[in-house]
Amino acid sequence: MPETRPPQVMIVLGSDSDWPKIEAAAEVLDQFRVPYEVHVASAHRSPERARQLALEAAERGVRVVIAAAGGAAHLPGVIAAYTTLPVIGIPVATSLAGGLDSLLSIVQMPPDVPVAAVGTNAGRNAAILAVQILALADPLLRSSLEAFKKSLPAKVASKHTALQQQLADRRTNQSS
Ligand code: RP5
Repeated sequence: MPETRPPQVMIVLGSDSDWPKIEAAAEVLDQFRVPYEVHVASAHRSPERARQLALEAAERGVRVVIAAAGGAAHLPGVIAAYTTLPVIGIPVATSLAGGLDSLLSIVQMPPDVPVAAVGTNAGRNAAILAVQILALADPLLRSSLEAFKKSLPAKVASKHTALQQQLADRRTNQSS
């Protein structure tokens, strides 16, 4: 069924080339049935569009912003300059030191204008953090998060089982 609720999360990308690296964010938001929208706006190439998106987000119902950018990754900071909504920054990997440039650009915000930085290309964690923020005022979302947390040990257990199988296969191959 098409989503009719207003977006609660706004995802802004510095370029469409960032999307494949962080689109796991959309999977998480779909999983938790959180309505979201995705925009491309650059802090440097289209600063006015970035500013407008930030200024108008709250009145359109957005509650959390996720902003992804690579290199001189100023987009999350510029968005944070124009809104009181929480902004989660995703550093996008570059060819320079795996995106350490992006990470440092995002994390080094001046006092009074915070951006919550997640790891490089960490679309999934950015979205989970956004859901956690929304869950503060949404008991149903909080229940979904609790169920999600409870499912994590089983995931690890199946990774352990898979690894044991690999080791057993290795020993069998070595002895044959
Ligand atoms: C940044 O420059 C974007 O966020 C992207 O990570 C990088 C390259 O952009 P394109 O040249 O692919 O548009 O602003």
